Amino acid sequence: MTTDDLSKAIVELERDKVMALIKERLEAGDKPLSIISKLQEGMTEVGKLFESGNYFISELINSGAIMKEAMVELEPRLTGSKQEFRGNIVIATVKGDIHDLGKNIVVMLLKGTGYNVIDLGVDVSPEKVIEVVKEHKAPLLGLSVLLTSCLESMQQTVGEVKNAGVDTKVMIGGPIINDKALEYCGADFGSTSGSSAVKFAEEVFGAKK
Ligand code: B12
Repeated sequence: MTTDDLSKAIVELERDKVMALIKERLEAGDKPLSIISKLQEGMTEVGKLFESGNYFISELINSGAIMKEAMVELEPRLTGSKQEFRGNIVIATVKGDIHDLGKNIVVMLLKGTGYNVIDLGVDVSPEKVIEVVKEHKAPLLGLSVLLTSCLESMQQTVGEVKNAGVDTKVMIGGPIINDKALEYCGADFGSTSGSSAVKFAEEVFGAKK
């Protein structure tokens, strides 16, 4: 069980407390990313409670709604005001999966570092991904997955992109991504961390300069 007050508040679905603690921490000078990691810790705990049958789908939905509201507060502090885009990145949650809170954080971080991010949303088919990657000649594609049952969908999407004749690197992410999943899906990079998406983007776009 988490000991951080903010993580605890989201586990206990105390919306007002979550919002008050975020405000307090921002005022105290805490970095938005460190606040997000505490929220994420709480969400992981919610997931465990759901898995063990102590929480039900309504609690999952509630925690998701609180997290979304928290992100509305934190987003403007993550996205910078860079005028000139450094390049196009397409991002999506794979077909069959509707989780988007983590993907949205990745989008904000990439936007904040100056990329033009084309966010296709959730439950996105490989066909749609390829169409938009081609349309924007995107050097980088980011795909998110949370459901183990959708790893196959991830593999299919990565495979189709790799066979589409585009010069696009593919990064995949989500809490279930590990070396084995990365190898299975055949992507160029995989991670369970949002900020690593920025690091990989720097590699891809740095190499293209
Ligand atoms: C909130 C939540 C929901 C919400 C989603 C709201 C939303 N708008 O996203 C709702 C209620 C809709 C939901 C539904 C379901 N859920 Co759910 N959900 C969660 C929960 C509690 C939190 C997920 C979350 O938002 N975490 C916070 C974010 C910030 O973290 P994150 O997603 O990990 O993202 C970070 C990194 O992974 C990374 N990252 C993410 N994407 C990418 C992409 C790239 C390119 C990179 C580099 C990095 C990266 O960066 C992010 C920031 O650091 C998890 C528990 C958990 N342990 O994950 C279960 C969980 C994912 N859900 C689960 C399940 C089973 C379901 C349902 C099937 C339940 C049901 N019976 O209907 C449905 C699925 C519907 C579907 N078709 O997708 C299971 C999945 C088990 C599995 N591994 O397969 C989990 C793990 C719960 C559990 N322990 O059982 N869920």
